Amino acid sequence: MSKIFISCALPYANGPCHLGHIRSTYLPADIYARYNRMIGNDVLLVCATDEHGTPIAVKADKENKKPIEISKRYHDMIVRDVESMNISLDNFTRTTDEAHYEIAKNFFKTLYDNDLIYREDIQQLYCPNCNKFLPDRYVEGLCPVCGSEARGDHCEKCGKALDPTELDEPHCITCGTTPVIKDTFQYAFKLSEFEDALKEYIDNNDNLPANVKNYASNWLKEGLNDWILTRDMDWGIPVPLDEAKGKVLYVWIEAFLGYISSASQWSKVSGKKWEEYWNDYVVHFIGKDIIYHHSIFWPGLLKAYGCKLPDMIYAGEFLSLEGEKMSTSKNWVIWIADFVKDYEPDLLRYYLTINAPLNKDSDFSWDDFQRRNNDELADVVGNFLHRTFVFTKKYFDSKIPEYTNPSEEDEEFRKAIAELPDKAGALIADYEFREALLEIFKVAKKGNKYFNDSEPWKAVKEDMAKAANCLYLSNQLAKTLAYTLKPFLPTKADKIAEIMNIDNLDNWNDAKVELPTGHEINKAKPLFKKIEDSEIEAQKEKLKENLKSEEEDTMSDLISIDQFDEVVIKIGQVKEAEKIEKSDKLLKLQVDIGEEKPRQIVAGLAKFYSPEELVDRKVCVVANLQPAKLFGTLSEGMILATGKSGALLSPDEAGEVGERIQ
Ligand code: B3M
Ligand code: ZN
Repeated sequence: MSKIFISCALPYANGPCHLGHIRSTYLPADIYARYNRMIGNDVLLVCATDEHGTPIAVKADKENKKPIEISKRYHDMIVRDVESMNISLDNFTRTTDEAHYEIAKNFFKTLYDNDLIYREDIQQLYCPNCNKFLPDRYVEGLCPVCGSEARGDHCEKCGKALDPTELDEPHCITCGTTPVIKDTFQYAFKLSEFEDALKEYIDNNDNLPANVKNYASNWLKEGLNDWILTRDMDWGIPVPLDEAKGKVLYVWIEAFLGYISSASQWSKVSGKKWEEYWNDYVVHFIGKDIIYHHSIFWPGLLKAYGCKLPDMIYAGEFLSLEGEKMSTSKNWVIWIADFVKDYEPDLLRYYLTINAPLNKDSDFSWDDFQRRNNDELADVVGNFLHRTFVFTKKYFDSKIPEYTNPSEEDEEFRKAIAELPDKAGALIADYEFREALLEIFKVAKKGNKYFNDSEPWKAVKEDMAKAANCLYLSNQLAKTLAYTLKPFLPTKADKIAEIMNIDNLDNWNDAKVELPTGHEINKAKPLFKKIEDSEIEAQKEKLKENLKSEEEDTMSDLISIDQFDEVVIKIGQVKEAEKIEKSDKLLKLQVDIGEEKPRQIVAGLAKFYSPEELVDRKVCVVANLQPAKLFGTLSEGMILATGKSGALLSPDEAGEVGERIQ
């Protein structure tokens, strides 16, 4: 028995989960974890939300909130999403957890004390308008390698990890100003010292998949620079050195340690030692955009600390949506929470696994999702199971019949069933999740053909033994499907087990043991149903509408001339002014705007003007505002003035009372 440490990349707590998150990390990690538990390995599956760094700080700035409020909001949503997809995590923590702070600080301090981290005077981008340094995502520009638009820390297009000073045409994301370069100091990790060790790790590790190996060796060819591990920022884990006030650990160094702090939190609760799992076999499931970090930075840090390096880094490639790149900012995305409102999570788990191998780009399209559900889940597996169960009830009193004098076809089919668990298992163990599922479906298809060819509906009248053999074997396949589908479709598999009167599917090897003649099964319920065209049309429509409303949203800062035209602003003259009792801000004014009667307007000007100062002044008045009561006093318009200084907008001398401003 092995102990296996499995991690999913830590999602930034700056948004809920969408299909891409599930496909690239959670689902493969879960399939792998579930299978390994079933074959008797001892598995520890951990994750956490990544809550520091600029992605969250930037979002908090935009919403005028504290970063922790943002990260808590999304942490809760991510937990909800991950649970709704039945990801069997053993622990899910947060990088804002106190224990994580301790682990991260100690890690940094150990490397610093061992002279593997040193202080360095450097130059960094600084926004003269915002008066602050612009770490990572606070700045955007063009990638110096591939020329695409890139964030300060990373180019999504070519995958290169960047330093903001490397960007061409940089600009501050808050105000758009071109930043200047300013002196400061940070702490750097001697990554370059580990270049040879990392080369050796990448070259000699045959486990590593091709995409990880290729990316990593290409980057290693360029040579490694030391890596700056700290930032001038408020939001983050303080650098544990007296001389480093106002500096925090770079989010990436401590995010990696989230794997460890999640595991150690689990250790405290379970009483088991996570280190035993790490020392046995470690696999990180990540998205392809962070291969650099996991194949270079993280092994470098681990080496420096004296830890064993990961045995496997599995990088899921990208998922697009209806042929287009997914984009959360354009709302071209399907959120997990929305998906599971309409469909069972297993249907998505199936689709995302079968559609393409994890190490190839893949696309989610509603039409294809419908096709695979209807033609594969419902027609192949659903149909086979249903026929088997209904027949068993109808002709064999819900009991598995005898198997006697088998034909060549029977024996051939029996062999295919018997071989399936090992075949599918070997593929899962090899991270070939799609291939494993294809293998399962191949045998399920065989099952349908065998059932058709055996024609048990005829055989029950002519050759009962033949019908019995058919139903005996069909039930064996149904049981084998329950076990082998369990890592992929856990809920559906449990439902098959329930119908088949099987206690649990905990042991993969039980898939190889035939159910005995006489074993009684329960009443069948349809397990898969077809999805109607109209539903799919509605989903596609919804997706398009989301995109539209987002476009309208981003345009919402600008108004059309017609919108402006709706506001009627007129020149008025204050005729009377008095204080409103009990209010130190408000004045009650009578303003002539060229109508029969002056308008009564309550204005927040008492702090800036005495009533006398206002009498006779020409002002600008919004004349078509809905009347409202302020402090119990009717107000029929608004005087235009600035909020902070109370500066009144006054027309030129030429302006006549009652004239419209347009
Ligand atoms: N928080 C998410 C990403 O870049 C990042 C992963 C950290 S894993 C240690 O996809
Ligand atoms: Zn700025």
